Amino acid sequence: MAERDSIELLGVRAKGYHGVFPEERREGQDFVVDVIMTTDLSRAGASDDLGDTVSYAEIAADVVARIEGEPLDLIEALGERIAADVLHRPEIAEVEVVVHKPQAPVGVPFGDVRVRLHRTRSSAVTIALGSNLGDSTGTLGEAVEALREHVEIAAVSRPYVTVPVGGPEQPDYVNAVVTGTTRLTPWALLDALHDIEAGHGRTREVRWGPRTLDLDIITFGTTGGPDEARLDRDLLTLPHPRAHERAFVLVPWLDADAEAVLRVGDEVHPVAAIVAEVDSGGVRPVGA
Ligand code: PH2
Ligand code: MG
Ligand code: MG
Repeated sequence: MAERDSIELLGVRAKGYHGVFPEERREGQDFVVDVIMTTDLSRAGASDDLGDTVSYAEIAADVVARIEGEPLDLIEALGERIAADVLHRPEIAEVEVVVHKPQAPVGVPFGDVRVRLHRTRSSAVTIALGSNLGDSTGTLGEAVEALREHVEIAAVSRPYVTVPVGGPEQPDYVNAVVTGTTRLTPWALLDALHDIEAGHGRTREVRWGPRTLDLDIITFGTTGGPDEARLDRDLLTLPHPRAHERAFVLVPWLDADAEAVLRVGDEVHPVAAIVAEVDSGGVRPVGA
């Protein structure tokens, strides 16, 4: 069961200067950390490609940097920072961090003292919806309801009628954008979006051809922040590589969130500024 897969990195040891007492800050001592990461290993299991999983060596280097870094009073605070670093990797759904302090000044003989933190991801997400077959406005409304199972929705744009971009000759689209937060990884969210598409009779035929429902992840994590997902894999590129040139994404997105920002290459721009650069002539609210 992929939801129960894990990578477990145990006993990472380094010297740090964390502690409440002056002698701990002066002399330092060993800290030992275990990191148990819940992550779907099925893609890496099939591909045998390190790009499909998380490198435990990178996690270990991050843990050592935290142990050797800024001294903190409490191992709770050290564990919290290690957990946050781990969850910045989009592949990780949950993490358990154990911080041991085997030489702690406890005052009596003791075996070990440790704290155990369990943290789950919560990531900002932007999803674009499109349909140009059947009752498109109705379908988008149903898709928003189906999304609520996976996304804590912050805002839903109005539906827009949009002229098709690319592909064969086809009917006008209805497009909308949803913003919110999710506990899923981008991969688990992508699977959920595909299930919702399939539930609305979506079949995958012509690229950019007509469809009953299309759900695309535009951004995942906070753009410009440490948890921003930047992925370039066969099935998923984040942020969406064409969003910045598509008025049918940008105009509804701005309607949902006037403060939205989007990465374009190495730069982050307000969506309001990007919209001003593209031709949005073919995009108008449904009914306008
Ligand atoms: N989606 C496409 C291709 N072209 N054009 C419009 N107007 N709206 C879309 O959602 C759309 C498109 C591929 O996903
Ligand atoms: Mg699309
Ligand atoms: Mg799509």
